Amino acid sequence: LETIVTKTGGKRSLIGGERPLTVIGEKINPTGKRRLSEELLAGDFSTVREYAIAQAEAGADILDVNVGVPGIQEERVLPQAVKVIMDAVDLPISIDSANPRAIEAALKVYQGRPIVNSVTGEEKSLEILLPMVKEHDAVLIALTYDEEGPSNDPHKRLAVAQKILERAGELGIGEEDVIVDCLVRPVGVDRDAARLTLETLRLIKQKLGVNTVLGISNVSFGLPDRIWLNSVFLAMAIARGLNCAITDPTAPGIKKTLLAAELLLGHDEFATKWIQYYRKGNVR
Ligand code: THG
Repeated sequence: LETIVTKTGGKRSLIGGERPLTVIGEKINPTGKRRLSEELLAGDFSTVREYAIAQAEAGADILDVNVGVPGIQEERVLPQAVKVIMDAVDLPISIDSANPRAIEAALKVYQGRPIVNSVTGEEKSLEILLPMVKEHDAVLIALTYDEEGPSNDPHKRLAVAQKILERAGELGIGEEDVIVDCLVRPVGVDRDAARLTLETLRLIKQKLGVNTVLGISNVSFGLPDRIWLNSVFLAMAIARGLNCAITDPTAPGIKKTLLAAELLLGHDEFATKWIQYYRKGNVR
């Protein structure tokens, strides 16, 4: 299955098939970032613009945008951020919000075919968001939890993915336009969290064959040396056929892991990209 996301007049991103991993840049997200949070509350988009450009230069294929600061007027700020990013770079956008009204406002200003991040298996999410996705011809990320929360049973996550695909299908949204998020939870809280996610990834690939995504950095919340953990987890997931990673390509450890995985899986003939990275002076 091949998923297409676009920015009008800019880059198209093709996801899936035999293609290498699609990188969704995670940095435009105020979680844990005080300066970005304060700027967003004040209507200042300079760091948003800066992060958009930095991630594009680091090789991101798509940019995730999330402005979820407590107390913010997301319905106003999210579309503003989307406009700033569209002006700054030629990459497609993943619109990341828990607020359907903010997603709708962002869809109204977006030029091209974005990702709606995300739709869950909860009835209210399906009812509100799926018609919106259809109307705007968007792609959606399907989060594999429902009213009962995230399950630790990979088969239950599979069942939620199936439910979302079925409900999307009823509205004429094809399987190629659904990217299933197998759910990453912090391994510092539950030692089985990462293993369960990888098992879910295998199951969903095998049973559904749809494209998949993971929010890699979630795995290391609360732990030291997060980039190292994120990199190893990223490599494990890529080896199992993950199609998209929400991650930070501006972090050198992540960039090197992405390049190494591409090389080792046969996507970098003569190691051209790997060598180029070091030629540019990115030694170590
Ligand atoms: N699935 C989907 N969407 C998602 C997630 C997911 N969106 C949000 C999140 N998870 C992925 N994005 C991030 C962005 C930032 C961080 C983690 C995940 C993060 N930030 C640091 C912190 O909180 O400490 C700040 C680091 C910094 O200062 O640069 O960890 O799973 N579909």
